[in-house]
Amino acid sequence: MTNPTPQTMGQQFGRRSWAEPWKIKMVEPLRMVSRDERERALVEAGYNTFLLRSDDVYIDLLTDSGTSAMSDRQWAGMMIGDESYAGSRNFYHLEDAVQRRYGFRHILPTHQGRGAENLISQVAIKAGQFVPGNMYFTTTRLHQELAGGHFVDVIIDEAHDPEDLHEFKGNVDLAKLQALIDREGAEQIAYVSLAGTVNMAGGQPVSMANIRAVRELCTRHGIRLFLDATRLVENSFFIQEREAGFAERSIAEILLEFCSYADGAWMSAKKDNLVNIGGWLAVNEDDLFEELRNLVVVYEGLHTYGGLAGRDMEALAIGIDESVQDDHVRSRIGQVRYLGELLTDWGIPIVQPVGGHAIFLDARRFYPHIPQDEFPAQTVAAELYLDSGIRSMERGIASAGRNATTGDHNRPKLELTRLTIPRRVYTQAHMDVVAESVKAVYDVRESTRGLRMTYEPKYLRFFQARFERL
Ligand code: P61
Repeated sequence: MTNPTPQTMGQQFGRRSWAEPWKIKMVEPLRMVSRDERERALVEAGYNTFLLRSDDVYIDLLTDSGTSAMSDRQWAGMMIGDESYAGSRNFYHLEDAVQRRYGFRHILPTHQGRGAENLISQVAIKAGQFVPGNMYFTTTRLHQELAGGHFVDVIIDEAHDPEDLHEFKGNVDLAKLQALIDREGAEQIAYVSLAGTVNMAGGQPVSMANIRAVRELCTRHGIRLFLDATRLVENSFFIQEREAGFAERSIAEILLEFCSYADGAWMSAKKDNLVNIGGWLAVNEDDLFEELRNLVVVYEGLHTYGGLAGRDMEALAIGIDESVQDDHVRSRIGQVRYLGELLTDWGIPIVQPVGGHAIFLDARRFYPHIPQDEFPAQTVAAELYLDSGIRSMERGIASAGRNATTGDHNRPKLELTRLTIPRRVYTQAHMDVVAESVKAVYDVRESTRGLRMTYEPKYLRFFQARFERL
């Protein structure tokens, strides 16, 4: 038999190939881990990929949070850190970058996203109020609950169906939001919490038409609208690609328009903004800002550093400008899509359409014989690590935690394992290795057994929970 002629990626898809808009200046060696070592490490980690040592990991797709490669410019920025306690010049660079790129008036740095979530939740939620949002996120919902709020999911139904091909599965269902307002009264709604590319739904975007409509509804009822801006740049890419009228507009322009409909935003800068640590909180209202600026000194640090070193703020300011470049975002999402296309072609069940930051394996269809209470998505993550040393993350019943009132497991429709792609870190060859490992695990799926939880922490249990094989 003769081998078929090798084809480049572009040829396989009937187009010219594209490549990343950067070249590599410094490398970080990876360690190959043997099967014996992986078996030992997994048992030691209680079958929880969060408890693995990174030295025991080959390709790390746990998260895109804080794992990006910074540019030479960002590293140069680190060298001009002004570590003054108050009024660091790097803070003003950061303030300027957020104002220019996101359009908000007042900015506070925070140590990372959840620091900002804590502040906004404490200031903007009164005990007993409701916080509608387009699907929960673990830390966001926890801070809303700790502030006495009740999270209500108002995302469109399509978001809970991994096979539905809706182009904007992150959209708010306006009828659900209106029904909540009618039932509870507008004064009982703390604010609407809107995330761009919805993490738990598979990195699914919100359309510009949807945020305009949500804004209109909020204005009619006097309700504030805050954004989780963590992956809003990636959201802007999908608007440019899919929504009529945006093909000729830059990602930077789309981002600014999107934010113009909101009263503020919190940000985990460890994602879109291309830094290893950092976050920020931004609002437009003066009174609200005054309260937040007072509270930041309690939890984070002075309002001109918020838990960050001056050098971190400089790298962040530069990262913000780099993050909105069209070529960068296109190649970043293109890489995620490349992996998704391979897996789709091979019949492996993943959330469709492929989102911005990760491939989400659909563990319900991957392991139909493992009931949800036996943690099928956690099992996929464990098996993938065993097969090749690739680290992924459970996003199913373990992540969903327990119902704050009844104490029973929350049982989300989506039972997913996330292969999260760090920005500017891995190559196409790494994606091939990942795809082949997923296939190897899928090929032996029928003989795989589920897990039992043996240790369960009270808050955000998935981070530190332990499991054993059934
Ligand atoms: C992640 F397993 N995300 O995706 P912080 N909003 C959004 C996030 O994605 C986010 C935060 C706020 C992480 C890290 C992580 O259950 C988990 O800077 C949309 O991490 O504090 C973080 O920002 C919080 C992983 C967080 C998790 C919570 O990997």
